[in-house]
Amino acid sequence: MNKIFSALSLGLMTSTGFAQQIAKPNIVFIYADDLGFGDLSCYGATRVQTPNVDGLARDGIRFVNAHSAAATSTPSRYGLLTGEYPWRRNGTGIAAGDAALIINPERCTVPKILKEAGYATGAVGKWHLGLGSETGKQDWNDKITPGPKEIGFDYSYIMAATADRVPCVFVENQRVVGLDPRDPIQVSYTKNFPGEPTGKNNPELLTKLRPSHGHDMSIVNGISRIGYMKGGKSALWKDENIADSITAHAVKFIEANKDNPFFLYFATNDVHVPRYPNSRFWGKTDMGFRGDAIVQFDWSVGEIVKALESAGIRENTLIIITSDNGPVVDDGYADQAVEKLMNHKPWGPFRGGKYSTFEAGTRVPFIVNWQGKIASKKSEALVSQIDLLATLARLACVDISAKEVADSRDQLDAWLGHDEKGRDYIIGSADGLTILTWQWKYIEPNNGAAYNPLTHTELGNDWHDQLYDMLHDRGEYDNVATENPLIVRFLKEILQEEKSKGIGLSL
Ligand code: NG6
Ligand code: CA
Repeated sequence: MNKIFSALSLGLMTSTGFAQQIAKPNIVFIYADDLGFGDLSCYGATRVQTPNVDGLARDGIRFVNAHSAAATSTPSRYGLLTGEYPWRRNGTGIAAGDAALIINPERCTVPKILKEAGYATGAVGKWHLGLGSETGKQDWNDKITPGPKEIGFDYSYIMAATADRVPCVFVENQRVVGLDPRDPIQVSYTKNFPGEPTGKNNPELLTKLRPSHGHDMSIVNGISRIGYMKGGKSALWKDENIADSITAHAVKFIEANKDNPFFLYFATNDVHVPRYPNSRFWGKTDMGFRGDAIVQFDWSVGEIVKALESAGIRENTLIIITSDNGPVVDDGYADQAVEKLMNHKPWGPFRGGKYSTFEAGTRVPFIVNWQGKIASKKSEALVSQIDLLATLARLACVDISAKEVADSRDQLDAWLGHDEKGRDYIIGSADGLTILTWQWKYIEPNNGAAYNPLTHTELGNDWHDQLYDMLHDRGEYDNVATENPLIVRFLKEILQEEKSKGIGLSL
């Protein structure tokens, strides 16, 4: 079991030397999917209760100015695990279910850094970073490589992409779980397999959810998906059991590693579409499956905490909870989320949502909990998931000065509550780039659509410079670019300088 070297009260401890005085804590990083700033009761939601997350927020630090690296999953996860802004690389957009691994195995990553410090590393849940060396060429019936292992995870139990993309199977240590070799899996993102039903042609087979847009290809477990697959019947997941399955594997990883330091990357499927929580969560909110999936997420968090407690390692475990991007209500399935939303505001006080350059695209819940070690408070510090790598490197005392970790900065002081300021600026990305400082947010002109009527999202794209005063107009309604040419120039210059370090490079 990990032991605290020093019994010093942290209240008296300065942040310098902090990491040196503590034995390597376990690190549990819980990554929700599409969970918005306003979706948790500790962030003000009233029609859904999240007591397990709230408990961690109450005894830890609840950040209100925290950001994912991008407004969708793949680029956010790329930035999180590599410490490099995803916009520096082509090919980091939303990955298909048969995409090749997008993180070059040569790169420095969060799990590799922690392995250097002696940690056992595990990735459980949604992956969405591609697998294998060539898009569309994976053999799903054999070992799929490169994958999590090659980028630093000793153990993995993952969904290849998202629940709405084939193949709908769990992959453990890079092999499909429960596969019958007599019924091999075939996957295609270009054409259907002859005779296989699709949501488009066989809507009568959609027993669980129907699409509202897209998602009308192969049908698995009564739900149609993106992409085509055939075979693998014994390995197919049931959507209602995904949370149970990944949570159980996360708990097993904790139990197996309780005697050594470990890093668990636990990326939930909740609350991404298709939302089809286990029936024990149905009706836990009056918001339909989207609300019930938030409750299911909270349950998963509770199970993780319980596992840490039963293993006797709760005290020396740092827990981080956040989301990969902002919220979306209709992301392609008719699950009543829109109809039942009413006064619930998944995006909190911010404008936009998932996919958007407006603030709700990347401003996400962010909670850091380390029982007995850090103060309980709300923090306004400007923090970003891009800093996970350098911050955990400092915590684990790994020197990364000679490594290529382009954009990640050590923000341990802010993450542990000793610094109320955080970063000077953060660059965000959706269709265009944004730069956010304590007061100002600048959105680069770009030619993306202003609104997506399918997802009902204001995307924040415009041909003109946009500048918002986030201290006085956090809802980004009043573009003050014309009145503040010097600030616009200053922020553009920083963006330009950042871009000059690399943009659109190949993976
Ligand atoms: C979109 C999907 C959406 C979701 C998203 C990725 C359609 C019409 N929409 O293309 O449902 O899967 O990709 O979400 O196919 S993310 O959170 O993983 O980035
Ligand atoms: Ca997401």
